[in-house]
Amino acid sequence: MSKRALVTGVTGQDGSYLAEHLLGQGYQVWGLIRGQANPRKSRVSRLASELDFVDGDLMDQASLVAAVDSVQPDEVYNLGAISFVPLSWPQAELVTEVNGMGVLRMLEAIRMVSGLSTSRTAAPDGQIRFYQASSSEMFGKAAETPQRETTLFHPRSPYGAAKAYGHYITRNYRESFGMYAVSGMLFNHESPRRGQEFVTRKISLAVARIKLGLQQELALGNLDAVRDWGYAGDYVRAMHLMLQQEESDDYVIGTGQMHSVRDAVAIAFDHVGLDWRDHVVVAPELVRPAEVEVLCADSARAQVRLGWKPEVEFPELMHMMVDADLEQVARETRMGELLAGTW
Ligand code: NAP
Ligand code: G4F
Repeated sequence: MSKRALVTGVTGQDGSYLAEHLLGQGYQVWGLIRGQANPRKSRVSRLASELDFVDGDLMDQASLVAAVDSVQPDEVYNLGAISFVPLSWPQAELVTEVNGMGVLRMLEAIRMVSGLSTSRTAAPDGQIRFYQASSSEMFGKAAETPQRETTLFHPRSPYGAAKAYGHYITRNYRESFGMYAVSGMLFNHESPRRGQEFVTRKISLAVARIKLGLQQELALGNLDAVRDWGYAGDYVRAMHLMLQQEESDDYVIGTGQMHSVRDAVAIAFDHVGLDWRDHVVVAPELVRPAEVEVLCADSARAQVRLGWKPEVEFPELMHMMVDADLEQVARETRMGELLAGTW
């Protein structure tokens, strides 16, 4: 019989890749959909046509209990979150509710549907396995480089602080109730499906528009920030592997390669034969109240225990994103011209 998976955040970058990956592995997959007439539902349906949906919101405990109860999943992947770090300063309470308390609500939904009492210390066989989308933002002002599972947390944003709560409460449910609960401490991962507000996609889209003569300038914040950027398609394989082990544990996932925002800009502009210095301007308002300067993963545990390794290198990733945006912008421009009758 095929396994059943419930994925929150299915309309996001990772959710869409994970749904495709699980369907490819023969799973039946349900995506949790929030809101009335969520416009991103049809987009993910186009990418993964066999995907089913169930209503729910990480802000609403009863909806999560109903979703878990109706799907009866073998595995729950909690990818739902407000994932854009800068939004977490002006909307700190909301981000804490969704990204922190939302994890607790999903764990509680699993505990209740599984019939685990709060005084029980061992979960029964056939339990629901849980994956939490933790983040390298928890390391923040990192105590050591590279960062591994044991590196101290020093979050630098309300987003990072909420993710740290989600991380610890996941571990706590594992230790308290014997739940198979895993935290994937993932470093930045990107793709052509990345939201346009994140720096790699902001760059790839701007490069495409500048190359096609639709834009002149790209305003960015801190060009010196260093990240460990990988490809989202590689990272969802790691999420799945984490739930297939004999015992649950936490894993750092990243490439171990460091690049600055300036490197990302240079690679992207160079790919289309342009000099970034002619187009990039620094906008002080895009610099964050507290920055995470350097992130770099030590994924040795995942490589040894899960047999996981990334396949796409950073320059290839940036090229993939620029090429996809060149195609998309050209298509949209043609459509716009057709509608205006000028083509
Ligand atoms: P994303 O593209 O921004 O997607 C976020 C998803 O969360 C969307 O599907 C959104 O659905 C959903 N969501 C937001 N609020 C919700 C709520 N109240 N209830 C239920 N769902 C809600 O993010 P991503 O890049 O795929 O990241 C997936 C997860 O990994 C997130 O938890 C993120 O924090 C974490 N993470 C990401 C990275 C990375 O580099 N990408 C690294 C480490 C950790 P709607 O369509 O309803 O808005
Ligand atoms: O692309 P970013 O916005 O990603 P950030 O803040 O690292 O967060 C992403 O990765 C986390 C994992 O480490 C996830 F948990 C989180 O959900 C999200 O997916 O910014 C990357 C860097 C930052 O240092 C930022 O200051 O790029 C710098 N940057 C410079 N100019 C910019 C810009 N970031 C954005 N978004 N826009 C700019 O114009």
